[in-house]
Amino acid sequence: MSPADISKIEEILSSPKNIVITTHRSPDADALGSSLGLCHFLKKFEHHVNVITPNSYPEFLHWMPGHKEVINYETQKKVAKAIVKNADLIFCLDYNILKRMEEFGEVVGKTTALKILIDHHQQPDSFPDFILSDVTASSTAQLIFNFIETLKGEKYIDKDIAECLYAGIMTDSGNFRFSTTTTETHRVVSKLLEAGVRPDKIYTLIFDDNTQERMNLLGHTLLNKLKYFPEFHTSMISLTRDELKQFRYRQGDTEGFVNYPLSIKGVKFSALMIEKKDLVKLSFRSKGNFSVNKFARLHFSGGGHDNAAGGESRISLDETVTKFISLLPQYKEELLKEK
Ligand SMILES: [Mn+2]
Repeated sequence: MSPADISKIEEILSSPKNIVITTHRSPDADALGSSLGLCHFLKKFEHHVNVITPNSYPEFLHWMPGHKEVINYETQKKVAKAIVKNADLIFCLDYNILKRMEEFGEVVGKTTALKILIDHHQQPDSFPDFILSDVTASSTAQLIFNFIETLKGEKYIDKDIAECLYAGIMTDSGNFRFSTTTTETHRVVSKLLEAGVRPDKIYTLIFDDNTQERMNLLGHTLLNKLKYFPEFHTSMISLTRDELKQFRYRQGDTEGFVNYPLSIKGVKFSALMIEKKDLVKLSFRSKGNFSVNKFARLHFSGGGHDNAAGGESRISLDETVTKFISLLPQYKEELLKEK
């Protein structure tokens, strides 16, 4: 974002505006925390602000201040469309292309409202009027903090804003362990702690929310469904709809499952495949230089970051598993490389 962009944005925000904040489908803590954190900040300046998500999000995010006012496009289409139609300004947070919002993305794409994209995914699209993109940032929440600083708004960061942003940074950085965790990440986090965040409280709200069924599903997954291919430094998990049903699946229950195989010594590439109603959802994680963003883009109509990406497959789960395994030999050399 250039200094000229920033003064334009300052000018726009200098009088009350109708603002809509949007984020990607199936929002995670970074998506929702960035949205609500920015929402609370903008509301301090008499703007009219709405957060609209393309669909619902897991219960472990319902503690976030402002959750009750979030509009779910999928269940409130009329309301959402009317609000978007009236918007002067639309923020696009934690996604790089409108397609990540599916149908709601088409609604946003049709408006003439000015659009500001703040994101850390690779290759942002050119639709926004202003772009604040940094693929090296731990999270979009970290960039929202920077955005607020740029607007000289740091003194307005209260506990509500800080808790939302902290949740985004903590989760997207893998609890401060991924390679995107930098001195900047910790600088921002220290400011959030000064604003009143208690790390133990936020961790508990997000991660200590398991049902017994989810723990049983995790046990079943690790014991019966984890496949390890030592010759490719790769591990894979697939789960059928029947299995999810058996363990009373709630939205978000398989969140983080893809990370477990990465803790096997030597594993550099991990894949999780989950059978949905009419497609298979894939998550990929890697360590070091193996880019799952490239892998997901090339083979599973997806993308994301170098070490964390997602994709989808329109063939059956069994066929998806076969396809995945058949792709591994061509990456053997890359996967065996040091680092
Ligand atoms: Mn993110």
